[in-house]
Parts: sequence; structure tokens; C-alpha cells
Amino acid sequence: MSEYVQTLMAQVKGKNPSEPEFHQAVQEVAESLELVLQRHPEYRSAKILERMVEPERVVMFRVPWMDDQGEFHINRGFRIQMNSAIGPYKGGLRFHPSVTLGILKFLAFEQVFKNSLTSLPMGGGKGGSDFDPKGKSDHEVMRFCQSFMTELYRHIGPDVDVPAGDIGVGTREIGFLFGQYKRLTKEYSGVLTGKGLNWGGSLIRPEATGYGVVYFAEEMLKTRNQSIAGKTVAVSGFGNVAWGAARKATQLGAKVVTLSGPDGFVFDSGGLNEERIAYMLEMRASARDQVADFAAKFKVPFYPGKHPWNIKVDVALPCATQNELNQEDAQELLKNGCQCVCEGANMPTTLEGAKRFIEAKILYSPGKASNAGGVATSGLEMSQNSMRLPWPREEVDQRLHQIMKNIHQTCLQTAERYGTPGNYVNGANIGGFLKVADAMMDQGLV
Ligand code: NDP
Ligand code: 2IT
Repeated sequence: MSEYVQTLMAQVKGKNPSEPEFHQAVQEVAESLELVLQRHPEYRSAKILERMVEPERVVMFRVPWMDDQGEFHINRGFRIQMNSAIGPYKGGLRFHPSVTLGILKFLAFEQVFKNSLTSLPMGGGKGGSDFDPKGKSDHEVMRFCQSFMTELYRHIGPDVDVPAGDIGVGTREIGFLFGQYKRLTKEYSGVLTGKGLNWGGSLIRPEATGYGVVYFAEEMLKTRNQSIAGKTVAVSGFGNVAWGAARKATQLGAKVVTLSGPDGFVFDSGGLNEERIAYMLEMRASARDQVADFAAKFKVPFYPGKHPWNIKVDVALPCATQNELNQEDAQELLKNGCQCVCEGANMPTTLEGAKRFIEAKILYSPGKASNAGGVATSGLEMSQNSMRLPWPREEVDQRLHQIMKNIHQTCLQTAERYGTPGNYVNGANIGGFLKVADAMMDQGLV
């Protein structure tokens, strides 16, 4: 670590104590950016990175709600408006008991670079709550969402800040949030993405993140004259992103042999098929939050409390959550001959894990590049809402595919240009940074 990064990290840690995930995300980016700051001292003297680690605005609020038994509950709501240099704040909402200010700051920070990479005009933001959707009824989720939006609505808008889904927030929650926004503002607008198809949503948005991950993996494999067809693939998670990734990888002829949940992982040696992929949606909707149900239904082995990284696979797609793949897991994957790790989740690999992949020179892409298809398709939803014209499935899918190819090219070319060919982490961080940094320079002291 250079002196510059050390000083920056000391400042970030001092100012933002007890936010280890935020420190981790900043450190990864800062280490890549050293290459840029050496060549462009103007960014350094304008303190662009120092500005980028400070959110433009943080909103934190009380979310009171009542359960079906009449008991009161109080959760905490957040929206981090990180950077609006290239467009309105854009990023998901996460409902999970592990949500803290630091988790959302790491996600908002990542989102700034990711959204820039999509080449669409979107700034970065993230929000959510420590609300636990597990085991809650539809009515309880609705009351929670209505209460959450009753505060959030005054801070967002179609040209201000456009939230979407993330862990624990899917079409059902977006529906309840949208309904409440409309009641409070009298406005029917594209203030949220991930909407239902009948009320302003875009075709392909539910599939987009996972499909994009696989499109990106395919591009990476192409650089080594390979393809995902015929490859054995480990997927973690069983939520929205894991579902899309499993579906597209299977469609393209890969054999997806694992899924995971907070309870452990399943090993399906024959590979998933349509019926099993459809069952992922049922599992998610059940709110039971366990992948053991899959093992019971299809009579495949279940490994409680374990991650799927000790299985022999060609490709790994971590699609569950942050820091789910550590140094030992990385070594295990490498030992078993894994050639490609393409992140679907945000920051699923620890810094040490990522280092192992980079040293081994396998194909390794950070989530901010390979999972950008979700927010890119959110951007396409915003365009369709503004035009008041929906595009057909093929058109959205084609655009998504092209965006993923472009992001891949940006990463590859940028990494090369900055003297680290094949390093997708540097490519993504630098590629995402340059556009935002230039916009900030143009806009004065913002
Ligand atoms: P879902 O809620 O659909 O699924 C999340 C999955 O991860 C579930 O299996 C969930 O189980 C598991 N999970 C969540 N938190 C933890 C935890 N602390 N420990 C273990 N497992 C956990 O979310 P998504 O599929 O939407 O999101 C998955 C990842 O992809 C996240 O990192 C998200 O930020 C990222 N992402 C999502 C996008 C989107 O458009 N939805 C776009 C780009 C990235 P459980 O809830 O029981 O913990
Ligand atoms: O992490 C992410 O990129 C998302 N959860 C999607 C954000 C969005 O605005 O679609």
C-alpha cells in the first residue's frame, strides 16, 4: 500500500469507525486508482477521491410499523445519496437484518463506479432497512413498505433519486413502495425501477442482473478462446441474481451444480433444469429462507453451514452477499482448477480472496463490472418510462447484452492502458472512476 492510500485509509477509518465493509470497498478502489493519480495529478490536487468517499447526503429515519398481532415495531431506514455527478442518484434498497449505515455506504460507493461503467446517465446511491422480511406476512411487508416510503418520498424523485430492489426487495416490495409514493405525491412517475410489467416495469429487469453476469463471463471466457457451454458452474445464493445467472448459464449449455442459502448449500451433480430453476422462485417467495428445501424436494445432498466453494468447477458465480468467499475458499477453487470467477453479488470476495485470484491470473471480475446488468436495465426502464413507450423483450435483452459487452471492453482496455493487462479489478475501478471524476472537475467544487 502506498503512502497516499495509507493516509487516505487512515482518514476514512478515523471518520467512519465501525464500518469495515465501507473501508474494504474504498481500499480496493484506492489501490487501483493509484495508477491514475500518478498519471493525472490534477485529480489528486482537486481531492476528487477524498470527495468521493464522503456521501453527498445521508438520510436516516425511523420506520414504525405494526405486525398482524397488533404489536409495534421500530426499524431504521436509510438512503445514501453518494454521488450525482453524472446523473440522478440510482441504486437499490436492501431489507435485511444485517443492514447498517456502513453496509449501505459500501454499496452506495460501489454503485457510483458501477453506474458509470454502464455508460448510462446515473449517479450512485443505496438505501434500505434492518427490517427482516423472513417469516413476515404480505400485510406486514406492505405496512412496513408504506411506513418506509412515508419518510423516503420527500428525498427521492424521477430526476432526483431512483431506488430499486436489492436483497429482500423484489417486485412485491417495489409495488407497495410505488403505491405509497403515488398516494403521497399524486404523481405517476418512474421514481422506482423493478416495477411490475403492468405498471411501468421493463421486460427482462427481473432476469437482468443474472443474465448480465453470464454475458460478462462469456466475454471473459472468449478472451481465452473458451465458452460457458459445457462448463461446470457453482452458483451461490438462490435469490433474484442467482436465479437469473443459473437460468442463463443453463440455457447456454453450462451445468450449474450448486445453490446456497444462509443455511448451507446443495450439490446437484446432474445440473439444474427448468423445473429446478423455477423452484428457486418458489423457495424465495416462501419467505422460509432456506435452500435445504431444494435438497429435500429433489433428493440431492445438502451441506449445512457450508459455502459451495470446495466443489470442483470450471466457473464460480458468487451471487448471494458480501464477503461470502474468503482466502481459503479462493485457494480451494484454484486448487480444483476453477478458471473463472464472475461476481454476481456486490463484493462477495474478501480483499485477500481477490488477491489470490489476481495472482493466479485466472479470469476474475468484480461485481461492479459483472453485475451491472441489473442497474443498466433499470436505466433502460427509466428511458422507457420517460418516453412512455415499452420496448419488447428482445430489444431490452439485446441492449443489456451490448452494455455487458461494452463494460467488458472498457475493463479490458482500461486495464491494458494502465499497465495491468487482464486485471478486471483495475479496469473496472479506473474505467468507472474517470467519467465521474471528469464530470466533477467540470462542475466545480462539488
Ligand atoms: P435476494 O434477496 O433475491 O437473494 C439474496 C440471497 O443471498 C439469498 O439467498 C439470501 O438469503 C442470501 N443472503 C443475504 N444476506 C446474507 C447473509 N448475510 N448471509 C448469507 N446469505 C445471505 O437478493 P438479490 O439476489 O437481489 O441480491 C444478491 C446479491 O446481488 C447482493 O449482493 C446484491 O447486492 C447483489 N445485486 C443485486 C442486484 C439486483 O438487481 N437485485 C443487482 C446487482 C447486484 P437470506 O436473505 O436468507 O440471507
Ligand atoms: O446493486 C445493484 O446494482 C442493484 N441492487 C440494482 C440497482 C438498481 O437501481 O437497479
